Amino acid sequence: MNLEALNKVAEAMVAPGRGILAADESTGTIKKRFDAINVENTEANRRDYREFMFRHKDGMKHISGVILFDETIWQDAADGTPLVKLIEAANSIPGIKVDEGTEALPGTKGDVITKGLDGLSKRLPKYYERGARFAKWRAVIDIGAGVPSHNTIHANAHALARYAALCQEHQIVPIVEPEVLMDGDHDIQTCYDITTWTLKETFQELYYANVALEGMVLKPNMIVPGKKCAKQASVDEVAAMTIKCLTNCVPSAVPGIAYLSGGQSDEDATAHLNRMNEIGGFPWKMTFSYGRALQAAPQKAWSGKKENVPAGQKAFEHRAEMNGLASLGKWRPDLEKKAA
Ligand code: 5MM
Repeated sequence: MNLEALNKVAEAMVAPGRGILAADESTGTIKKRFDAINVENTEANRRDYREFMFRHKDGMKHISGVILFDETIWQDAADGTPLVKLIEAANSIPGIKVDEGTEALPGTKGDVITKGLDGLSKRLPKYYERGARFAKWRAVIDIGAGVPSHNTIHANAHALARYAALCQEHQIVPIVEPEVLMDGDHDIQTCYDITTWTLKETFQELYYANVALEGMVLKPNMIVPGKKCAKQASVDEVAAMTIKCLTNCVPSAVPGIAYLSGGQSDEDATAHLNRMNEIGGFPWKMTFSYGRALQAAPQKAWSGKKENVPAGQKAFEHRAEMNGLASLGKWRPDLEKKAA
């Protein structure tokens, strides 16, 4: 393992003013997104949609790296250029989601465990050869009646650490993504407590697995109340509690934090990231690794129609630019008006 080279990639992924586009929706997840805009979930439509983002240089200048799904990393653009080459041409880094989704964790009241470790050491060199310089693995922690259990926090942290160690051995930077979901009716303090537990356990397992923290990126949730909680939180509250949680759990050797949006509205995800960077005072770069909060607007503008590609690209550029500014603490709500 060349740690200096891994660290260089990790630093580039969280470079100020840029962030990561999570375009790694599996076939089932992209179907849900396409259903919402009445687009048929065919391989060609998935390719055309992703191609128009990767080709749009004005949007991609705010994107340090793109997380791809297995199908996409092997796909070529309509003119035969591999999609990974379009990403590289935009001075962005191709990455790959290597987990294989979740399944029920036996003996629990609804917890899940992320799959994909079997055969991973054989898949990683192929992805590297195709151009991937980082990978992603997502653990899913739900909050509800009787969940999460100690077993799920521990088993998921252990799997994340085994994945991360394997990636580094193959000269690929691991994005470590333990996501505490915001689906329930829990309050913000509960999200804080469960996220703290999850992150403490994750870094303990990363230590046991000899993962070099300088060669990874953390992709956590922000500290927010559940969507169904009656008491929602202000931007200041979310920013303060997220910084407090992370400074208590994440060693300063980690180069950067790239948040998931997790179902927040586009503008909330931007405002929260921006406020944290305005406050500052933490040892890592803080940026975005958004899926929905970067793509909901372009998907809607495009709606599967060729003539709408420029509108889709404009919408993608706008969200990428707003979040790029948020990574610097330089976003302002009035800049959102540029969207039209
Ligand atoms: C883009 O969605 C990713 C893949 O989801 P599935 O494996 O369920 O198809 C997802 O892992 C994503 O990278 C993160 O959850 C962050 O996305 P959001 O939309 O929460 O920012």
